[in-house]
Amino acid sequence: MKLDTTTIAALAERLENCQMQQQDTTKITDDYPDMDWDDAYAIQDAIRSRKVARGARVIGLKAGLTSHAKMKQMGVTTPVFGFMTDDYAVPDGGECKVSELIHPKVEPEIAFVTKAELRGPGCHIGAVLAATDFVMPGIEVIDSRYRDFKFDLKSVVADNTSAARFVVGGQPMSVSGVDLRTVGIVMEKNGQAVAFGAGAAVLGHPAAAIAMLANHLAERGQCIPAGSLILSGGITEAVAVQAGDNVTLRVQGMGSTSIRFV
Ligand code: OOG
Ligand code: MG
Repeated sequence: MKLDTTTIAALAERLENCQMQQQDTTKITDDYPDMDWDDAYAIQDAIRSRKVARGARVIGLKAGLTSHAKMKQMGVTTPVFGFMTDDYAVPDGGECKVSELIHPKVEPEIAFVTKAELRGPGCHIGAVLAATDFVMPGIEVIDSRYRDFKFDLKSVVADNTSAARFVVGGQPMSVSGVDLRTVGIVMEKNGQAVAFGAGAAVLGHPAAAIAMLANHLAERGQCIPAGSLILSGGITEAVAVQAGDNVTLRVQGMGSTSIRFV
């Protein structure tokens, strides 16, 4: 760790205030170029503690920057991990208020729900599939608190990997009923297909993102609890949205989920 606890607390407050006041900011590595990965996750943890202290419940986790499309779009090379609270959840087909966000974008993802604890190190695709209750379509709404979505990896980790809202739904499916590498997805904005892909775009297999998350948490003495909802990462580039937009994600064999921006 390169930052002291006072600085970590101050940076968590700065980033969370940006989220709550819909204001963007410059990336924190501009001010603290020597901060390390532990500092970045410590800032994210401090944001999580602030939300929990205010009554939010952590209901899930996310992996991000798990596809080449996303890494290329954001100019980075390593996946990152974050958390989701209950107030990020939008009901299937429900509304998302753009006025509560800075510059939202949507991403097509496969969501996993676990039925058993997953603990690294050494977690692998097989262990993830054995611990998965079901998978379903998920649209993540990301909203970087950084100006023009410009960040580096440590800054985006501190900012809870741009997490803002998500919707899941459609037809939940057992992992034995689907090949998650070849499963096709189409994301539509206002009835027009804007992104297409297959599960393998995410680290060769979306379950690999969940395994990576379990191994990442193990380094911090943590695990993925049973009953977690986990977003495995955008399959394609993220697509900007504005008020009036209607977004639907169709996943082969798993129906669709949708969200309306108002
Ligand atoms: C970081 C979050 C990326 C994903 O699914 O790749 C992410 C960002 O692009 O702002 O959630
Ligand atoms: Mg995402």
